[in-house]
Amino acid sequence: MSDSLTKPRVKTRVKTERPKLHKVILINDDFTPREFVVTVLKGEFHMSEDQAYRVMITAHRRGVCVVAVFTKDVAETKATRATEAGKAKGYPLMFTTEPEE
Ligand code: TYC
Repeated sequence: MSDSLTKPRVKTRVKTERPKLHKVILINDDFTPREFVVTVLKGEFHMSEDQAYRVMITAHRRGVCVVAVFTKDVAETKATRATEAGKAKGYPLMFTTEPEE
């Protein structure tokens, strides 16, 4: 008897999970100059002047603003670098990360 008649044909489908994305969040403070926040957003997150201004002013008015989403490692690295940029100038500028639902 040939194999095709005796063997069950089972197709295995390989399922690739998408990596969970993490938000980078900008936190408002009372000390960091607006223009500096815009400069950091442009430099670290490759935003235009317009996009960076909108994100900065949203955090300024509402307390926080989601900057962008990345894989966990990239989000954490960018948040750290951006926070360090403020620290280097003596500003309390803060970026955090959290997993997307
Ligand atoms: N609130 C700051 C000021 O008035 C500007 C600012 C905006 C700081 C957003 C941080 O995430 C921030 N100079």
